[in-house]
Amino acid sequence: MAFAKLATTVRAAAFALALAAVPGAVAAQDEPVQTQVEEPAGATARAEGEPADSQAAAALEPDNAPLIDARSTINGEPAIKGQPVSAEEDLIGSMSFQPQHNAIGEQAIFMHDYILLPIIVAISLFVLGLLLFVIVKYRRRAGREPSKTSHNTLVEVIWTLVPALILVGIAIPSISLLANQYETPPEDAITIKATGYQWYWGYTYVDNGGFEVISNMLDADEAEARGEPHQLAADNRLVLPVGVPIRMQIIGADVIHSFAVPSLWFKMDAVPGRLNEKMLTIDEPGIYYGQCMELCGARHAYMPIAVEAVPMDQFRAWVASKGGTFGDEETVAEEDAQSAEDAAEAGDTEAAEEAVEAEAAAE
Ligand SMILES: [Cu+2]
Repeated sequence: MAFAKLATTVRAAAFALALAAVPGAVAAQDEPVQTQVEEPAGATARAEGEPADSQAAAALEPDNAPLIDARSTINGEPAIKGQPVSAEEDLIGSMSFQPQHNAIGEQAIFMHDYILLPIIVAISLFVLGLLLFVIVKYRRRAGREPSKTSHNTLVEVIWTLVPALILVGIAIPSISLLANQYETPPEDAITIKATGYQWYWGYTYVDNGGFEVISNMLDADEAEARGEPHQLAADNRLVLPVGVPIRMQIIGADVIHSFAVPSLWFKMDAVPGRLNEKMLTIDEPGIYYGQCMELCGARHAYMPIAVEAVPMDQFRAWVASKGGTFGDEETVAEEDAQSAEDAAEAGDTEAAEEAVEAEAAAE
């Protein structure tokens, strides 16, 4: 009796210990996040290692004011458009794809919902039915001879042809979807390079003066203060324009990462020494969250991607605020400078002054 009591006590103690250890482990995981965000060592080291573009570096002081408030609404919808949902919030949604926000995502969801899923369900039910039929009809019974059938040409032809035709039927929309996903971006697409670092992202605005924005995960308190989900929110988001094709270039700086934003149907590996490219278009302004999707080391789970899609004029203003430029602006300024210089040579002093101003503007 006493022994049984002792055993119960030991079991209860072990259970309590296990319970205590679980939140402990979670807290231990969370801890380096805070220290990392306070002092993003990688970002600092990088800034020091790149004195070449000091002007751009100065303009890149992390200003933590996002363009879109995560708690606001856009056209009556929540500003956060792409994020995973928990099973408690939405059981079906937690098991399925996130709602899509561009044409390619919608095509992919159509392929899944209206082509693959019905075919898979129909085949599974048909095979299940056949199995049940055979199990019941041909079960062992007293006084019944087992069937000795070994060949049936008609049945064999059917079970070879029908699956082959089903596969061909799936292949047609599947190949078109695959081709659309890897369509080459048009020549005038805006190029943005995402670099995976251990363990944060860097976004280079290649066409806009080449400045780089370093994006680190926000800690729980900061994310909550901004009304954003912890472990998806980032201090500096990837700002992108809506409605235009974007040439996303993806590369890894140290190990293989993967740049993925599920609600924009975008996923591409970030491989060191290899510049991967894929077109991205976003239909509507909003915030879209993603994560690194290639196991890249200890803090793989703490390098979220926060995309902030804004209208083109807002994007231009943001680029300008970062000290960036647009190709067309440069051309216009250079042309102005050139025509004014020509006028100056012809002896026009007013035009000469303009030339100096225009040159300054061009620089
Ligand atoms: Cu990674």
